[in-house]
Amino acid sequence: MNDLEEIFSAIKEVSKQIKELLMYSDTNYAQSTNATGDTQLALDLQCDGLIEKEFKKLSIVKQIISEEKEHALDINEDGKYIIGYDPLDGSSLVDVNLSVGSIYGIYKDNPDGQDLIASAYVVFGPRVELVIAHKEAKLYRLASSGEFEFIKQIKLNEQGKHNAPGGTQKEWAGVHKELIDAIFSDGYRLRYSGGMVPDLHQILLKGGGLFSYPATLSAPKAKLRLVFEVFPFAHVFECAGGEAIDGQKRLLELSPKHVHDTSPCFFGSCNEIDRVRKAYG
Ligand code: AFP
Repeated sequence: MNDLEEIFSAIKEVSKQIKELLMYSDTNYAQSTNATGDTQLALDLQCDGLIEKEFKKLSIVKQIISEEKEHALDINEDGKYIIGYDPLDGSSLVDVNLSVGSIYGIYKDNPDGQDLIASAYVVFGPRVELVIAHKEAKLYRLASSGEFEFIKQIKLNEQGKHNAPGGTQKEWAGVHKELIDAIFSDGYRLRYSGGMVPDLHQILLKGGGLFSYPATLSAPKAKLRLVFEVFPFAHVFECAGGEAIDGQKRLLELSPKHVHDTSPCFFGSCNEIDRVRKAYG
């Protein structure tokens, strides 16, 4: 097994454990919390713990950076890779039984867009699906054998039909509102669950479209985090023949100053990203 295969194999293994946790975690425990936030926090932390345990078994991992940890955690001084991950993205959707996901970015040297060498995400929906991006984007599905089976290579069309606009609309800048309105006027269908993993997965598998999470008045740097959300998905979209930009610049050319830094982001097919570039140009 080469290094990346070793990391992907750990991701497959821990995803089976997360699936079990999501399916059968103690409901009494969940009911004993008052607000959804507490329950989700418990689940987020449990998933984080499972992933940390799995990566700690790999001598090639130098450091892990989790959305749930304030700081990076050193694992092996002699390790080669830094793994940035969001253990359970969209966890506020567990309460309403919508799909959620885990996101992973594998970096050499620094958790920087240019140092990202591969990425992966897992969708926990009616089925468990894994997308691995390394040169190409490939879809796998957890089968009754208990293994992830290869399904197909993911290739975006030049243009899609779906539009997933994130952020609070009344806080959008005029330029963004005009862009989104124009896209809907051209017949695009709204697809937005509030979980970036299933929302982006849908765009990737239905041939294309646009997912946007722009700057807003109260959050000029937007919401989604570079190291464990934005860079990994930017890489997936590029490997699938699409593009990912912050409005003007390619997202994978950005360098965060802090591991929790965020950025406005647009992921999509080439035609839609071209429209974004022109609107924000
Ligand atoms: P949670 O993990 O808190 O549920 O947030 C999910 C998320 O980070 C991402 O998956 C969504 O795309 C985004 O937030 C949705 O945010 P809005 O509710 O502001 O559109």
